[in-house]
Amino acid sequence: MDQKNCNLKISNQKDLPQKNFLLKEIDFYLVTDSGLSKKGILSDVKESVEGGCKIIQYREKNKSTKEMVNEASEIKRICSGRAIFLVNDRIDVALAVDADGVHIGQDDMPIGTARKLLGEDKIIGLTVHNVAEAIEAEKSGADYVGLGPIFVTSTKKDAGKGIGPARIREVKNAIKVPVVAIGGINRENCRRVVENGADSFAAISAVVCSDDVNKETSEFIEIIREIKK
Ligand code: TZP
Ligand code: MG
Repeated sequence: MDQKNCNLKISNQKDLPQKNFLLKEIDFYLVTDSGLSKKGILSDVKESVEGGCKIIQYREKNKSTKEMVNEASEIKRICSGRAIFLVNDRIDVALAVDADGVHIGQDDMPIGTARKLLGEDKIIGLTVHNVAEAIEAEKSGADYVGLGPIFVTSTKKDAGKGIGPARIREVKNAIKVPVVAIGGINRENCRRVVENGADSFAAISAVVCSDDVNKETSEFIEIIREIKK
């Protein structure tokens, strides 16, 4: 990923490939949900990016491909120069709008195939549930792993029960790529997630169900930075 093509531009002083450098810099990670959103996902993305969010995942399960491509291209425009923009599951939609990458699950397209389609410069995140899957994900070329659900969540009906924050440390110790925690994370429990080694965490309901997406985002970022420093 070169600076010119990525949605987020920060000068890389650490000589890492651009995508690895950008992923090291992320703290709060927003995942969209049109079903839960109060003001609509474009508003959520805009407010969250204005609140400092540097990575957005467009996750949409119920819209047509045409609607998704249109929405994805709007999100790309909002993220431009400010946030990494990933598409959940849909490699075709990511390619159509030249997103920065994708986030895929264990039952989605195999990561090697996704890599062939997207190329080396794009970011691929993979959902994992345990240490074995995390090691496999790293070996297969995942740029980061999404670990969860950490706590019980009603946002993803088939997510299973929470694995608990202590598991984050085990995964963190087993791999080098960034670990993004997800699932049931809110203002009450998010400290434990970062204290247990998560590089970043993602939330849906805690942010998009609130009245002030910008404020929720910036307060999560403040908490993460405070614990990490
Ligand atoms: N993957 C694992 S849990 C989850 C996803 C997409 C849902 C997270 O939503 P919330 O509202 O932050 O618990
Ligand atoms: Mg998926």
